[in-house]
Amino acid sequence: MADLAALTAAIEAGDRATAVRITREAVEEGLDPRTVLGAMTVAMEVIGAKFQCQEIYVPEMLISARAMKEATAVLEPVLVKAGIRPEHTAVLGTIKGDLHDIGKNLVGMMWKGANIEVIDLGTNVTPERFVEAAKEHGATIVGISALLTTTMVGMKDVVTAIRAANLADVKVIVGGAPLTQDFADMIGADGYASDAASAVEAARKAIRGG
Ligand code: B1M
Repeated sequence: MADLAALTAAIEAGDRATAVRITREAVEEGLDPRTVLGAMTVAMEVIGAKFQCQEIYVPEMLISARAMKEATAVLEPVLVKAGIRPEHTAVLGTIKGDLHDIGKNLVGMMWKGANIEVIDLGTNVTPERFVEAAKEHGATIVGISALLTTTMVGMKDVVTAIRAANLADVKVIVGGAPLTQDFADMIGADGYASDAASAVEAARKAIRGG
C-alpha cells in the first residue's frame, strides 16, 4: 500500500523520483486524492516552517517545491475527475517596472502547495492587467511582489484599481524585500508577508477576514 508518510518525507527531502512513485502507487490503488494531497501539503507546511526559522534556505525550498509540483502533476487528473478544485484562486505578479521574479515564484510555489490555484502573470504587470486577470479567473487573492524601492510605490495603484473595479471579495497580498507591514497598511493592502512561507498564512488570514 502507498506509504503516505514516505510521500511527505520525500517532498520534504526534495526527492522527486520517490514522491512521484508513491503518488502513482496511491493513484493506482484508488486512494482518496484529498488524502494524498493532504500528505503533500503537510510537507510544504513543514518546509515553510523550517524556512521561516532559517533551518533551510531558498535552494532547499525550491527543491521541495519542485518535488511537490511533479507529484501534484500526477495527482491533478484524479483531482479534476473527482471534481476537487483548489480552495482559492490567486493572480500573482511582479509590479510594473520590476523584473525580479525569484521571490514571486517561491510565493507561487508555496501557494500551490497550500491548494491555492495560481495564475502567474509574470513580471512588469500593470494595475489594469491585475484587474483583468482577477476578473477573468474569478480570483479571491491578488499577490503583488516588488523588489525595488522605485517600483513598490506602484503597488498602491493596483490596490486602487482593484477597489475601483468593485472586486469586493478580492484580497490583496503584498511582499518583497523593501516592503514592511507599515507600507502595506499605508497602501491599503489586505495582507503582507515577509517571506514565501508566511505568504500562505497571510493569504488565509486575509480570506478569513482578519
Ligand atoms: Co536586482 N536589485 N536589479 N536584479 N537584485 C536588488 C533587488 C538590489 C537590492 C541589489 C542591490 O543593489 N543591493 C537592488 C534594489 C535596490 C533598491 O531598490 N533598494 C537591485 C537593483 C538596483 C536592480 C537593477 C535596477 C540593477 C540595474 O540594472 N542597475 C535592475 C532592475 C531591473 C528591473 O527590475 N527593472 C536589477 C536587475 C536584476 C537581475 C535581472 C539581474 C536579477 C533578477 C533576476 C530575476 O529575478 N529573475 C537581480 C537580482 C537577482 C537581484 C538580487 C541580487 C536578488 C533578488 C532575489 O531574487 N532574492 C537583489 C539583491 C538581494 O536581494 N540580495 C537585487 C532572492 C529572493 C528569494 O528573495 O525576492 O526578496 P526576494 O523574495 C522573498 C521575500 O521578499 C518575499 O518572499 C520571498 C521568499 O522568501 N516576497 C514576497 C517576495 N515577493 C513576495 C510577494 C508576497 C509575499 C512575499 O506576496 C504576494
